[in-house]
Amino acid sequence: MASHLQNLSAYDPSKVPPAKGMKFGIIVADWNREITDNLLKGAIRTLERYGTIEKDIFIHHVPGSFELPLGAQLLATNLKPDAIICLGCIIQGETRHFDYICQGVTQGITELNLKYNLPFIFGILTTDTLDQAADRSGGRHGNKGDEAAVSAIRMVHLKRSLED
Ligand code: DLZ
Repeated sequence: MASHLQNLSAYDPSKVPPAKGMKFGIIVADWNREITDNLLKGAIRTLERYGTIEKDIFIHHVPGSFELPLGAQLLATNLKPDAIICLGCIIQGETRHFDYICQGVTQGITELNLKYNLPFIFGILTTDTLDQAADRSGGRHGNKGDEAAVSAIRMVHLKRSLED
């Protein structure tokens, strides 16, 4: 299993390019806010660790994960960041809602990447329980916010290196 018992934040820091001068949008879902607040903290901390300054990180909130694709698109078109990090937490409930939201947000973010030729990073936890989400948002399996920030930096670097 891909990330079973694996620390999601176990990337090699020496392979992360500098993020000085890069601009990032972060769009955060308010559902399961105790989790998404920690994802946001992790993402900001990691962007700043690699050199992004506070004023180059544009943070906006949407009600739930289903709204992330439109929120990300609005952020991309109006603020023109180099990449957008989408943060959310979808937890399995008793109905099929989980499946529909996961499908909608996954497809929406995938389409944004290709439509805008811009990195839209999938920093969304999809778990069975709140405990599993806590483990992955600053708990024993790391913080998917950190991982999303590293992915964003790497994709901006890749885009710049190929387009320059
Ligand atoms: C409705 C809903 C449910 C049941 N569960 C979650 C969830 O676990 N995580 C999440 O981010 N959002 C959830 N939502 C809200 C939807 O994403 C969306 O905000 C509403 O359906 C309104 O469009």
